[in-house]
Amino acid sequence: MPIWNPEYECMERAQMRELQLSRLKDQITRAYTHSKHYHAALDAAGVHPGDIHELSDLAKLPFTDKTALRDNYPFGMFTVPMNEIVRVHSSSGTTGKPIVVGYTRADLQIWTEMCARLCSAAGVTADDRVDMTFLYGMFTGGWGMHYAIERIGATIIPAGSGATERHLMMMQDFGTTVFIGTPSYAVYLSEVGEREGIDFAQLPIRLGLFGGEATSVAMRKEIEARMGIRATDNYGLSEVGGPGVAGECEVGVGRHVNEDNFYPEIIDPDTGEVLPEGEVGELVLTTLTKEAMPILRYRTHDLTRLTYEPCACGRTLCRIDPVRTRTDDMLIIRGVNVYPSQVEDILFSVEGVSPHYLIVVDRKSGLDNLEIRLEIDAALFSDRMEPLVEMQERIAEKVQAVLGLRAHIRLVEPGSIERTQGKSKRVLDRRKL
Ligand code: DLL
Repeated sequence: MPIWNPEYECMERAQMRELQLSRLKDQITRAYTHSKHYHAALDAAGVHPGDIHELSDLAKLPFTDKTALRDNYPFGMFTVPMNEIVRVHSSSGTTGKPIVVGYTRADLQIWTEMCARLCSAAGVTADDRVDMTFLYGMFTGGWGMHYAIERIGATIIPAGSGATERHLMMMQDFGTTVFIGTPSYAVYLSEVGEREGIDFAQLPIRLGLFGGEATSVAMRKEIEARMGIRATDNYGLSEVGGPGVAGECEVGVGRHVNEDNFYPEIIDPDTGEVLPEGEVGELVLTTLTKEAMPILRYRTHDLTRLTYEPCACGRTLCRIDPVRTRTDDMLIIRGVNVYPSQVEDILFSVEGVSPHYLIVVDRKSGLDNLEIRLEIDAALFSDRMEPLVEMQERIAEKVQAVLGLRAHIRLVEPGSIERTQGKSKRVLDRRKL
């Protein structure tokens, strides 16, 4: 399969390290010189751009987190005058002020190339017709991928988020071959399609480019089976540029990080120490080429693992494992640490369970209560209660065995858990209300 930009995507490691070092020095100098925030942060840490002699010197720099971006809302992190900013986006956060990111014309060119690489790595070509279901607007997903599809020369169908019936209609009438969106929206769309009697196997749709949220292996398989497609997973975040940070190739073993533009580190989330290759920890990203808004050592809170092993596709760019867990989405229920991804894995291991669930945590008389609401196949709702009770018990036992917690399992009718057009909501923690 073609590689979009072999010069960078297949660069020798030594050459890549040289390129990264030179770009890193420039990026740190730019941040220190033009950003009040970084100037103060580096001064406070007693480190200056001239102290960077090798890539590992990056560890001397302080981390950047969301607070810095929030405190500098809206444009305080920009390192160019506003008349050089040609686009702004913001994070999808639902509470408080969003995080705003800015792009110069050159940033947009690079961003488009990064996204084009991942589309191409997934197998998109100029012959494809691509249904965009990501939100257009402040979210980076829609526009980032939109321009990449145009750059590749495929046909973009910019329908955007929502209007599922319309997506389905166009999918049939336009001969759509590629779907771009969140995995949860793909599940929803396939459900609606099946209800309308659409047989996806008969449609030309063949490929799904997913991202924006975690997918379990089971959920991915389910989407592939229901829509008759091959799925790839793409990772990114608004703060360092949106989609285009890392994308999965056709080999399907890891997401290639666009290392010529983003320098990845894996750290121990508790100590902040950089971990050796292959260990699971928090991904920290540094932009290497951003003009408008360099970001140094950004703590993503996403847990993953990094490998520099060569990939069978020919790309030398390092790869990250799927991101299943965020350090900050851990729930503490009756003192037990619970990650939503653990619950999802348990649920998917039970037959007849649909991918729609909601974890509800309550506190009654000082005691935490864990409830898992779960949609099950319509066929299982019958006159007889026993199979349902038996299923509830089976799931509760598994939860107990894995998490050491007693959970109340509530089986609910298909369609009763709220569907979202973008990223799904899996947790309702009422204790904070
Ligand atoms: O979700 C950017 C994006 C858009 C990536 C479209 C891929 C495709 P944010 O809204 O800022 O940006 O959310 C970033 O979402 O820190 C992860 O926790 C999560 N996330 C994004 N992609 C994945 C993925 C976009 N493929 C946050 N797997 C990140 C798991 C993901 N989590």
